[in-house]
Amino acid sequence: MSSCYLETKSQYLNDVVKKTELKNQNEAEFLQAIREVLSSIEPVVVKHEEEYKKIALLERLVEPERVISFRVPWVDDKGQVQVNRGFRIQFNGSLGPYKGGLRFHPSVNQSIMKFLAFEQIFKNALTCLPIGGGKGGSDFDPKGKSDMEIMHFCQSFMNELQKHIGQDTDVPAGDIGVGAREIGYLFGQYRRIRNTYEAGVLTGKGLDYGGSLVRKEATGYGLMYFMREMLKANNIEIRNKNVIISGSGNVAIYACEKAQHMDANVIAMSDSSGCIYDKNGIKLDIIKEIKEEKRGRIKEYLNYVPNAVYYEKASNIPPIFNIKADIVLPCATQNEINLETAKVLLQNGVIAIGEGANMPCTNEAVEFFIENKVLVAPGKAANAGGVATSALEMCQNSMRYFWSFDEVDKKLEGIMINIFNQCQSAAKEYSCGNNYVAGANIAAFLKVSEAMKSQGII
Ligand code: NDP
Ligand code: 2IT
Repeated sequence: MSSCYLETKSQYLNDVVKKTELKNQNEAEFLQAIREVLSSIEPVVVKHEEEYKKIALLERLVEPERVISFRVPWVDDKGQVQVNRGFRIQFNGSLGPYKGGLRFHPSVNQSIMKFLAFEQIFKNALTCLPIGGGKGGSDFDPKGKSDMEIMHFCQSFMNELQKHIGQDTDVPAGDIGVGAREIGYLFGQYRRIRNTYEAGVLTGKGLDYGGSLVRKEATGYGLMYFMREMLKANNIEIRNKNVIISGSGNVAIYACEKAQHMDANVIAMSDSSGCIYDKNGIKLDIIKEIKEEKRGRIKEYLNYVPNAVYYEKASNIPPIFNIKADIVLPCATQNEINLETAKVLLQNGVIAIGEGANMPCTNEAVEFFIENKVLVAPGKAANAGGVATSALEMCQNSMRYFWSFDEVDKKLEGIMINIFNQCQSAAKEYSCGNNYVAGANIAAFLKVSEAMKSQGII
């Protein structure tokens, strides 16, 4: 876990980090996200130190507006009552209704929820669309559950969540373990309890009841649009580059699809058990069949392509990161790439990292990449295409209308180009070279802080 926070030139900034550490001692992931953002906005804070200190701007920025935690009881197929913990973190609503996904995974806890909601504030600001930052989820494990169990869980979860959300209040969507099936069950229960067809209360809906074209593809496609822009700005072509993608869920699958459209060679993908390496290029139709239809394991790829290779996860370093590649797209989960793994990737000649997942690299790994001239596309910018398209879904729901696939895709591409340009300009203005991690944090912080200042002490 990342622990480094280098003292900055701003005493105020250092004090806020220390106070936040003291107040949130058991929240390692949250503190990791705080240290990353706060250390990189140093040049802005130094300029405005007295002003920010007087209005406790940073103290307010790191304190969620609201943390909601609740019991989720449900009955499994054997008639046994199960109890999970549900969360919704409404972190910062200064730019619009709280917006962010729901994660169902056994590792979910308050620290993970708060880090994700904190990241979401800045990600949403970069989209330039009117959405604040939030996140939610549960420690419920969807693996191995029947459709009925998933439905019962989602209904119980929504019985409580519905008190806190609404199309102008807080708009959840998917994340790990939450896709179209879960959003459908959640939406049905919300509609039943409220007796209103409030289409914009959730995004990532099915296309036949208010979903947007391209939402399913948006995070992965957006990641590749950002990657293409970043490489172009550094005179590198994406064509024929070898790519490895960790994960084989929603983000990974559509990053792979767009990478293949761009003529890159995707040679490996993974899940939490291991990875497959196919030197002839991943056959994405097979991955989609295994993951989207059968909800199976990636190892089953060998049943279709016997000459591919499967590496089981055995050590600290997920096996996919031992495979030599030019471009590495971590699209599974937080802290997949630590310093040790980063060193292996560099030795293998990596030139660019694209964070499809949220915070997949530890702070030490990011620093190491940047020091060694590896380009890093930071998650809060590079994976913003998903939430941006969610905001486009809300927009279509408000109009009671829909746009074609090409219309939404063009808007997404434009948004991603704009996000890259913001990261690049902020990095340039604050003398950070091609450190787009700093660029993203600075550009997003400037937006959020201006909105917070305008709205008074709340
Ligand atoms: P999915 O549930 O569709 O897929 C998750 C993938 O990551 C699966 O292959 C899963 O493997 C793997 N994975 C999950 N947890 C772990 C773990 N602890 N260790 C190793 N592998 C793991 O989720 P998404 O594709 O939606 O999300 C992936 C990442 O992208 C997350 O970090 C999410 O926050 C981020 N993200 C998602 C967006 C979206 O629109 N969906 C938008 C922006 C970011 P297995 O099946 O074996 O668990
Ligand atoms: O991390 C993310 O940005 C998401 N899971 C998508 C959130 C959304 O509201 O679409």
